[in-house]
Amino acid sequence: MLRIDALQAIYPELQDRIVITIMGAVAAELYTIGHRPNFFYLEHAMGLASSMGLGIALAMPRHKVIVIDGDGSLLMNLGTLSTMARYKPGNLLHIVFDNESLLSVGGFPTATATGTDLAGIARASGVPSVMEASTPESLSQRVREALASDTLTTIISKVEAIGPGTFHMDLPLLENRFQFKRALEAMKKQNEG
Ligand SMILES: Cc1ncc(C[n+]2csc(CCOP(=O)(O)OP(=O)(O)O)c2C)c(N)n1
Repeated sequence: MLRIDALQAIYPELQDRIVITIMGAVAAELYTIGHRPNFFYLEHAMGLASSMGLGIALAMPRHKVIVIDGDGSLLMNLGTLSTMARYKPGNLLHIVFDNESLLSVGGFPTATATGTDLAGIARASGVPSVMEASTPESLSQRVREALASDTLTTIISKVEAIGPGTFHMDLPLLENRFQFKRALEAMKKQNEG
């Protein structure tokens, strides 16, 4: 499965929700499909998109938060699975696109290329719902199930190590940061009103 096809398949579930992605290839792919002010692309801080998503999920319990992670990023911050499982916010969905590669910096193989099982690690960390999906259709189905379940879920989705033709995004980090903050404030207000 190509990650761009997987993103296209789940885009309807993403577009009105709080979405935080890792940097690089997947950020550029989602941006190209269609940027929204409620999407934040966490540049530079590799491994921390799930930590940021956890914080927002705990602070905004009435809103669903979707984190789009990568295998290299998750492997750099495996403790995030234990921390997410400790607090178990039912409004947090953690999608990991596992291309077995550090694609955004040239494509070096990660530990999932040599047998590390991220779904197994998520289960052993105590994440209450862990699923796997290897086609756009099954991923879209699992995403809808997870969002309806109100249960902290990690979905591991194997994808090919193929990225976008260009990583260019006409959206500087700071602009995205302020835009995202205002989007969250508006969502919060709308929910209270
Ligand atoms: C702490 C840290 N180390 C290294 C980098 C450089 N870096 C940026 S993206 C990336 C690879 C990310 O790999 P993965 O999460 O598997 O996503 P992919 O690029 O394969 O989509 C690396 C090593 C960084 N930004 N921060």
